[in-house]
Amino acid sequence: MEKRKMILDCDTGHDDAIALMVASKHPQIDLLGVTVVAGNSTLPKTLRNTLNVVQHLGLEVPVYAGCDRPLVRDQDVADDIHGESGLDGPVFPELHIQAQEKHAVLYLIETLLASEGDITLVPVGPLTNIAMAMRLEPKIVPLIKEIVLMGGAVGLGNATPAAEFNIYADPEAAHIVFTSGVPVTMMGLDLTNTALADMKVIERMEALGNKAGKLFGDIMRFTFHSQAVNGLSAGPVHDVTAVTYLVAPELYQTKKMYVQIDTNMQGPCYGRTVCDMNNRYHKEPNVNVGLAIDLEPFWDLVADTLQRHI
Ligand SMILES: [Ca+2]
Repeated sequence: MEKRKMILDCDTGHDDAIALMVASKHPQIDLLGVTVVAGNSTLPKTLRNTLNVVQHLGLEVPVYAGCDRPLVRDQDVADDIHGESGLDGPVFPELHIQAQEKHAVLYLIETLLASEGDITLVPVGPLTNIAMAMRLEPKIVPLIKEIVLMGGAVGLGNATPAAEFNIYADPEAAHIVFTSGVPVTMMGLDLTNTALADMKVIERMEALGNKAGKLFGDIMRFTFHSQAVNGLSAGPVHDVTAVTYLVAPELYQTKKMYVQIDTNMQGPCYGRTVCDMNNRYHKEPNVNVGLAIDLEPFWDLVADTLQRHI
């Protein structure tokens, strides 16, 4: 199997950190770069968290800082879930690596323009960087092989009753991406809220006995408690499910449908992914929506990949 070339766009973040750990070491993934966006926390914090993980695990992947705020709306972060630093729990040594000088949006544009249409984008935060790149250089749009994102929901939200956080944090950017014509696969809460790192999972990863397993434990022990606000019994590893889809799509149940972003700022559904599950609009499907995931082989895949780290 040929390696899947991908760029991870993240707002690190607990589950983002795990997604980065999987993307950087899976033998079938060629992680070209990591672009960072504001989301779970402000950009200085999401960037710092990303660099901390990269340095701690000795990863050799370039990191690019992107947009520090949403396109239109006022910024809203998720410190109720991720804590003051945006990645509370693990303690990292002093940071001595830096992001690349180039802006993440310019990196995305230049990399895609130079590609043969074989790069998949995996955004696991607000879609600001991706939307900005599409608007700045529309020639990249047909060159994106696929976008596999974490965000949205068929059912209830987690930022508001109607909206999932990543989409709610920048609904206008999501609208640009969902109407771009690029094949989009969406891992929403219906699926990601089932991928819970309960104590059995946490202890399994810690038992790997390496730095990555310990980091998994330090990270997910924190969200084990913070996710109670969403009625969950443990912390979900939302973002990881977007990465693993690239190499194990057979673990997923998905359905193609028309999905529209509610961009009405005034209403209660701002940022909702309205999923036409029963084809009421009779519109061409624009999104492959993840509905369920086979958890046992998923956790095996995560454990096997973490084992490859230091
Ligand atoms: Ca994220």
